[in-house]
Amino acid sequence: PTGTILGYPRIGRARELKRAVEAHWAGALGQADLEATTAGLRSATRERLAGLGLGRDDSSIPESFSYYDQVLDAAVAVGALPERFAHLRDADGSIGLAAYFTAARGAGELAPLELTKWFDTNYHYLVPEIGPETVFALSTDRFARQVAEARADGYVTRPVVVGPVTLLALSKASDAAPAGFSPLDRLDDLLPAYVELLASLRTAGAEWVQLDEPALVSESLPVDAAELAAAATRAYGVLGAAADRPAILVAAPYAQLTPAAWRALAAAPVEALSLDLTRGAVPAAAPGLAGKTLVGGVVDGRNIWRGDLEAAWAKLGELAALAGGVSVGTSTSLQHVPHDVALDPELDTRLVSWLAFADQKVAQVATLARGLAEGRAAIDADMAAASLALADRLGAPGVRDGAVRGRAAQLGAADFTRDDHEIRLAAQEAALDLPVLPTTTIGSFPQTGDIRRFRAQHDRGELSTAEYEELLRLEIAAVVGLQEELGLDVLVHGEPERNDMVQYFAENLGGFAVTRNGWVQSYGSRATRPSILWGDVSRPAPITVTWSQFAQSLSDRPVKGMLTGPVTILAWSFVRDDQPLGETANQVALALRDEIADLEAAGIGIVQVDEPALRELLPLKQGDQPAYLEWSVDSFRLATAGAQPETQVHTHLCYSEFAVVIDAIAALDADVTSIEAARSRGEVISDIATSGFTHGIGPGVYDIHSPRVPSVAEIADLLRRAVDELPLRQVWVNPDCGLKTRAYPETVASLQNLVEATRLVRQGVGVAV
Ligand code: THG
Ligand code: ZN
Repeated sequence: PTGTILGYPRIGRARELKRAVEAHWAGALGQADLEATTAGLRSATRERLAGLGLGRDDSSIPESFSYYDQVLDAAVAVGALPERFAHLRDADGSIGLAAYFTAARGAGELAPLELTKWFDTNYHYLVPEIGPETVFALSTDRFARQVAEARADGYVTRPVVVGPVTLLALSKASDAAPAGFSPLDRLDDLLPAYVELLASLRTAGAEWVQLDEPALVSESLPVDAAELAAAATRAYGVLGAAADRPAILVAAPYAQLTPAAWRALAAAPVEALSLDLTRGAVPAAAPGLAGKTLVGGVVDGRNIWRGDLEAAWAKLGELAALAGGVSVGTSTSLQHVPHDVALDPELDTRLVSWLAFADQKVAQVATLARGLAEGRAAIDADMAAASLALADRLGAPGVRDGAVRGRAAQLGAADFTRDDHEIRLAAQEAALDLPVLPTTTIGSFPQTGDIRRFRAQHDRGELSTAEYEELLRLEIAAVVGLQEELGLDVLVHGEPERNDMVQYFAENLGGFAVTRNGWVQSYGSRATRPSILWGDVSRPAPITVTWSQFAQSLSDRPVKGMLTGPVTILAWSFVRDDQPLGETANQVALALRDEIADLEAAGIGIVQVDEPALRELLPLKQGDQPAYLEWSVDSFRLATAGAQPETQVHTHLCYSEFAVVIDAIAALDADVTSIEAARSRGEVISDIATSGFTHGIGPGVYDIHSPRVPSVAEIADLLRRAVDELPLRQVWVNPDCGLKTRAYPETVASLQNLVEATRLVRQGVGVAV
């Protein structure tokens, strides 16, 4: 192929996939209708990609559809589902849709596979469980059927499958596995199933197959780079030698291949390699490339910028010097960007001229491919237009704002530092007068159908802003009243005014745009609409102050002001690529700093700045991690260090593997940090105790990700463990995350138990209550 993409969004332009699978789960759409709907989606995708310039019959069009997740697809294809789902297989052992969805979502007592982040993206995949007992065998013909379906439709497409090394590297050991077992130990047993899969694809008419091996770029996996490269040599030695197979393209998205993996793949008996050339340089020559095609991933699959086509073209030239043939592609699958800018007609037209969503990226690939095929002169006009758009962006009003830049230039060390923690603690104890083991929640309360309905009505203009805000005040009053009744110590307003904790701030800050239809899959049927951070960030007016002030006016107990931190705002947005992330983070931080000052002036004594994504943006390359941790911590400190000593700064983090980032969490210097801990049964408490963390800490005492109501005894046990291992005055009591996705009955019952458990433990430690 002369131009290709590594994958395309599968959710559908109008989120048809979400609608169809959720209807199927609800029993409202039968399997045959679901399959017909998704066949329609796949067919529309092929037609669109051909229309945008990818070849119909030269394997340029990827077959990258998934009902839920590409890692689950690969695991199911080779039969690697845990034993607990065995009874859901068909009589012949094959894994149908019912078993597939049950593995993804669970059913009653049957726990689903765990969800976790896919490399350094916002996509989440399902973690296969593999042990010595796992039996590998081709267990579905779904991949082959899609190839045949495309053939029948008049296309020769290229099936995309997660490769064997990555599949095992991302798996976890099954419960049955002995200590020290690593899923990668099973590589030799897995490969015959891939050989079978390749043969079935060939039989169905595939001329090429794409095997995705992003594990080979990562330095953040439990298996080290040398072992992964050795696994790649073994795997592609076997697959390359298979008698009956399509040509193999091994794709290495998300970063540069590790040097060992690059040498391994260069020497492997496969026909083509795809490299991510948007992160890191074109690699040096390596033995074995002469007969191969290198696909230059020069069109960025991760951002939404139209980008620098001249630079892309130059990289293709460098790549051509290395190998027998060169082709052009995207750096990653386009699953990480929305379908089409045309779906957002309300976006500013000048902004649109700088943007490329998936369809625009495909067109860029087609342009570069035409240049490779017909010579550079054939695409001069397109290249010039791209360069003009880029220059227009860099010079446009708002992209560089003198006031914002002047302020950033003045910053000194003092702007990043608060008074000593002991001084703050004394001031806060005097100002807040909280009991020991103070109880609180993370911030959001259930977003009921009513709240969603009246937000939608307001968006459509059916409800005036005055009416909408009155409904929000009623909701806030109810949430404050409920918390007082429950006896919580530090209250929240519940965030009914926010659709999403990032988009809400993006809508209210200068330098951001938000989309109406720019959906990007987060996991399964769920998606978000990342905001677009295109210019210098400013705060035209206070954002959260009236809501927090209103909530505080209803209670004598402290109500927390609730903000989203700079790192999380960046992590969940598409961010400008014309300056270092740290500079952009500091601009967001300054806007938040001003918001905190306004909250203080309005009488708010506690401000929480959430950073659930702090761990998410951690770079894949170890060499890049220290610099990341430095700017991310600095931006949080810049946002919060203007707070008065008596203002208590809280933060919340959404994960429980702390080892990597515990020092960074301490460096945030937040007075109180709440974290997820309920699911790891208090191990986190020990980690904190041994780390020497001295500030307030609220290890989540129950898991909000399930509707299960924790008992008083269970919460009290966790709390006793916390007060056994940590100084009493350090410990806070809270659920492990926001309550937005929960319903009221379980929320009220759980919080009642939380308050009661706290009362018991306070008594136990001899504190009057
Ligand atoms: N906000 C943003 N990005 C995020 C999260 C977030 N990225 C990481 C993490 N949280 C992803 N988790 C989810 C959880 C639920 C949903 C999406 C991502 C979800 N989405 C609705 C859906 O697809 O139907 C749509 C929500 C909406 O209307 O905006 O349920 O919290 N920015
Ligand atoms: Zn959380």
